[in-house]
Amino acid sequence: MQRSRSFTEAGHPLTFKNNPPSPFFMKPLNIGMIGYGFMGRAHSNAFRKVNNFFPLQHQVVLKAACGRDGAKTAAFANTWGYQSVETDWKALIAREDIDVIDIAAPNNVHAEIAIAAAKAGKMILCEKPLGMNGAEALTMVKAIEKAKVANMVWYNYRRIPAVTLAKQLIDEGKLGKIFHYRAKFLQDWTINADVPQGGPGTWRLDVSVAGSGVTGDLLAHCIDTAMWLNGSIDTVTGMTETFVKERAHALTGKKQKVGIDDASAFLARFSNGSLATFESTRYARGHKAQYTLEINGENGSIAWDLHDLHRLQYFDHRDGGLTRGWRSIHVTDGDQPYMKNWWVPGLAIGYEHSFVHQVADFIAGLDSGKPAAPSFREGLATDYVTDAVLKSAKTGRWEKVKKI
Ligand code: SOE
Repeated sequence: MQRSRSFTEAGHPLTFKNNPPSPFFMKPLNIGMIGYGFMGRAHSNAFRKVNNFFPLQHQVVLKAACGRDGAKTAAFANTWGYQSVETDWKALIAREDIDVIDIAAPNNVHAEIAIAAAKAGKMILCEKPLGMNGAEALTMVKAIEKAKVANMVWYNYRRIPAVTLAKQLIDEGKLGKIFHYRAKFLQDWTINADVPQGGPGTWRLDVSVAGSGVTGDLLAHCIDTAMWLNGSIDTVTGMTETFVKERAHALTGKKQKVGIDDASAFLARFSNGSLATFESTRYARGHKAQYTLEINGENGSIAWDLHDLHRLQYFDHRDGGLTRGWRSIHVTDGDQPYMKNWWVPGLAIGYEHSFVHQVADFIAGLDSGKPAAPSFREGLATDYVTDAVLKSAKTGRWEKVKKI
């Protein structure tokens, strides 16, 4: 099979021009995965699928899975097809046959692992939020920039085709000057006071492991997408609440004060002059993962809802009066972002594909020498916004966001 000379000839860097690359000619990309929870599964699924759907010059190899519990890690490795198992991430990083360290472990270990991996010259993919806070994230940015290693933070929602299409419309100037940005991320899974904090599955409720509550977990997604679509945020004023004040710890069974924010909302001013409202909570009964955003500009508006993720709502004020109105674009056509690589027009894809796209873009960045975003530095920018929101919730004042 002949290899296509350039994958960029067709316009989109991720479209087959002639023949797909043959694994025979491809460079291996050996993955060392740390963590086997929800995100370990989402990333592994993406690694397994990416070469089947995207023409890339690297072939992903699932080299090793790493977790503290040997039996659970072995079961995970078996399910997803990892070739080997490690129970000590330092041993994983020391291995010469690993190219990429993927950090899908809880937030409190991101920095230590990333800094050690950078020193060892590994490429690094890190789950969001980058650090427990901005100061910690900065140490990670310094380490990867010093080591000059490829890096990316898993803010996957940018890569939902409808959201990527929103970015294209905004960049083409379709909305004109932007006045408003509105985002919400609503869940309801912690209303029951018997849900413990700490331990597998519920570490997001333990502040010593998570760093913060919904601000770092959910709003961080909204902030990353917002800054990608609408530029940087200058100032914020926020409020947070912890509705359940004490929860038993999953590891000790003892009741402990809850240190995370259960709900968080803030107002923001973007550098381009637009105003924003953001809200997230795990106490919105009936909402499981409802991430919505809406942007209003002088010529038009767009809106998107994770519960209907393949649709982008678009209003163009310049349409003729008789037919002017909100269009519901079913983002499944071959000329819409990423969709040429999947099925045929009209057939939808889902949540897990955003991770496949992120890996595809990361590898395409390695192939082309043009690194994919969001980099650790962009992840730091999001951590600076969440820091400012949490600070403002304490001071009751507008707070400036640190510049990266
Ligand atoms: C929390 O429930 C969570 O799993 C987040 O940690 C993810 O980042 C988000 O995408 C979905 O919700």
